Amino acid sequence: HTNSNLYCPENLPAQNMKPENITVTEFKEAFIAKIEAMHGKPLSQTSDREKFQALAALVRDLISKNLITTNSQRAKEHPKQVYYLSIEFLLGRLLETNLVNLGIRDTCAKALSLLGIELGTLIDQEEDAGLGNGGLGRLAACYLDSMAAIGLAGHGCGLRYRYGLFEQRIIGGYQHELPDNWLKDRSYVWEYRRPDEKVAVRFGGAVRVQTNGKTRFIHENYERVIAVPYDVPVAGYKNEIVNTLRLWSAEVDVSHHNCCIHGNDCNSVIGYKHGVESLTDILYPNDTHYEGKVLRLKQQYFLVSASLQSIMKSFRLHHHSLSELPDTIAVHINDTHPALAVPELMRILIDDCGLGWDDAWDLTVRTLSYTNHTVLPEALEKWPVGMMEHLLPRIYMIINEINERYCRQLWDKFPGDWDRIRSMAIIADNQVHMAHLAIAGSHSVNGVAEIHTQILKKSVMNNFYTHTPGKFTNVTNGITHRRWLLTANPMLADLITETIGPDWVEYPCNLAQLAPYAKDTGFLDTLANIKMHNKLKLAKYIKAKYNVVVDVKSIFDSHIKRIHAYKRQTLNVMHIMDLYNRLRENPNLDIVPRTFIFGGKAAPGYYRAKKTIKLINTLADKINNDKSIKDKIKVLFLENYNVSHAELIIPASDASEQISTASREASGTGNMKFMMNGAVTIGTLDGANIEIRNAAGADNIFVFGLSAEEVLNYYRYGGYNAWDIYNSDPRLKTVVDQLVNGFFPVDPDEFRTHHEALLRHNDEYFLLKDFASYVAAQCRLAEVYRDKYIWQKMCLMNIAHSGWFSSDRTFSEYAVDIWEMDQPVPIWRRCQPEDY
Ligand code: GL9
Repeated sequence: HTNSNLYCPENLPAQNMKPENITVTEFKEAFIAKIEAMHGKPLSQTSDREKFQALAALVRDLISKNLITTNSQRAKEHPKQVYYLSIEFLLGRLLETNLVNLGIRDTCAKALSLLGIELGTLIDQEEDAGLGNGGLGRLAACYLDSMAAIGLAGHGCGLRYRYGLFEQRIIGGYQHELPDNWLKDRSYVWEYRRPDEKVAVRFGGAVRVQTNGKTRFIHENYERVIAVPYDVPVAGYKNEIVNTLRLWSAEVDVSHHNCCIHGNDCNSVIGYKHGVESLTDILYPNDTHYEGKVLRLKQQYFLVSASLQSIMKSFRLHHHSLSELPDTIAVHINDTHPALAVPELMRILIDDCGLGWDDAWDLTVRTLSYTNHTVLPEALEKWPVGMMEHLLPRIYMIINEINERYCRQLWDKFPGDWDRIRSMAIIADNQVHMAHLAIAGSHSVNGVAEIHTQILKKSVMNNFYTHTPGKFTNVTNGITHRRWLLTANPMLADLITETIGPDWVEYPCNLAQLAPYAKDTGFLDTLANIKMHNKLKLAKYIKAKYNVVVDVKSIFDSHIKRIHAYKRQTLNVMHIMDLYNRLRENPNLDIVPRTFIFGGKAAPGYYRAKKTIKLINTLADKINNDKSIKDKIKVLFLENYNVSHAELIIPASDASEQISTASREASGTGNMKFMMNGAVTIGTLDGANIEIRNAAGADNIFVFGLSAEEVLNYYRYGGYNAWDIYNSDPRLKTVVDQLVNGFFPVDPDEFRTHHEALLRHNDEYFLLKDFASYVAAQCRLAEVYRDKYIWQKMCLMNIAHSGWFSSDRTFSEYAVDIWEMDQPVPIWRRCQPEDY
């Protein structure tokens, strides 16, 4: 791992020069010098990829200076530090974000253009860092951006997967998974490898209890895996602050294993090395569905143990007394994946620091906080006791003790109420319930949208809520407007700045000042022109990649997210089929032309989701090649949906499909990105859609379908018969039949699963039930679209009221209400609710 890009060229701008003061000429010179130093050849002989590497290295040099200053300032001031533990960080590309955050995007673009290079070409050279599956991982990445922008000492702790989320290829309409070899160059341009800060993580072995004098727990015969940190700097927006995302990589303990375990047998040493290092090889590709593999449990403990050991090391460097722990650091558990932070912090405090149980427990609970991200039962992590005990014997002892004490406490409060206690126990049915562990071991538990938190309190976690109501709180998710508006939609950002001034970037609630322009047709024309520009850009991409011509005057209707039954891509398909059937019946039907855009990955083991991809592609083939409908509708499935594709699709979309079965989508964050870019939502009253409706106004969104309460009541009490609906709606019946009656030129059983899910299994996700109201909402949407100014006004109202969904707001809520941050600087760029 030699880091060639650490080299600093002589003529880099002077030490104390701020990045934003660098001139175009200086930047150009520095870039040329970097190219030559890094690649040992002149600019004219370098590839775009090499140019990208040099540019990124140059930008990293500039960030390094701010990193050093930030760290030395913090070493003096000791602000409270927050550590966000997450098994996923879905970063996407960083070059443009870093240029924007340093305030040098334009300087860089100009300098490159003097050399005949287009910045966009180099930006496109960067691989997406896809170290996450979807919403949960992207949320973590947005929070990193906001923490740095707000100036909080907030850091991410994650894993440096050798392979991120698989690359999706569509062959014959089916998804195929290829390894995501994002570290082709062996190192990542943005990272610093820090071998000096490595720690050892222990697996397996046994615990001997020594009872002469003070009881001691001696862990023996374990396997040591070395965790080496790779730090990715996270630059704040024009504030010179740089935080760290620390990603851990597994390595062998060279000194140890050579002599002790394998003697001099080279082959077994190499095999052993591979085995150990495979720990951080891959990201598990499941979303909202857990897979009980021992390797995954190993990853979770590796993340937690390495992070907490390093956090405690740095704490002890700066603080004398352990009692200061909760006042000086906060550790956040992003979903249950890092919930082993509870017993691991206990272990460190008891075994390494010598505290007694009660003191350790008090500090642990006050330091940790936990976010729940889903109510889907299949996502609730449970680990077999045997597996836990075998892999993490000391940790299991501690969990056991936590469980005993917790159940005893419950017994005192609810004597005789066995059912209640069993439902809350951390260990039950021979399994460790990770959510219960996280709730018991944290001082704060939050859901990610109002309705989600309500559902947690009223049903999924009701017993816990009754026991400790004060722990439960809501923090509605957010997105960084700097990536999703300022960077991804520069023309819209410029229009906003020209109209209301530049402060909205710092105070996103200022976007509300756009609302009065709803009456200004000139402004609405400009808004429409910008959307058209973005649509042309996407259309060009689609033509180049798929050789499909799309009508830019058509409604660009996007459904991009993980493929999952509850997200109901199939409901969208059913509406398209119905529309197509109508057009077939009457080719002269006057409909507003539409381009239906899909994108998303299916978990490799999720049969039905993979069939959904095939269904969409089969439908696309049929419709796109049917001349009789005169190109009025087109359907596209865009391959390998990722952060960079989202940045292209969202600014170009007119309609945003957010059509999950009500109560199932905890929040959603794509919905917020579309809103911020002036796409109008068609959606159910689920997750943050409800808050989007409240913010934008009920006139500026198309709502349909069952409410969450109705869905939950059907789940609880039954009373829904899919056949009744199927038999009573002839149009719907046609569509359902077409799945299996030869309408599609495929094996008649190809979409049998979908058909059976709808009828034989009584439509678990209520597609049939919501079909009519979905179609009606689609008709309303199309009618409104015909009136340019009414439509543009809706777009504008969405943009104007999207400021509340900035993750700067979200983060301020976490910082103030949950982590109790107390920085001396006036950093709470938290607009008041009435400002939005
Ligand atoms: C999720 C929820 O399903 C989303 O509704 C929510 O917006 C995000 C972030 O809070 O979390 N929970 C979850 O497990 N995933 C989510 O997207 N899954 C993935 O990240 C793939």
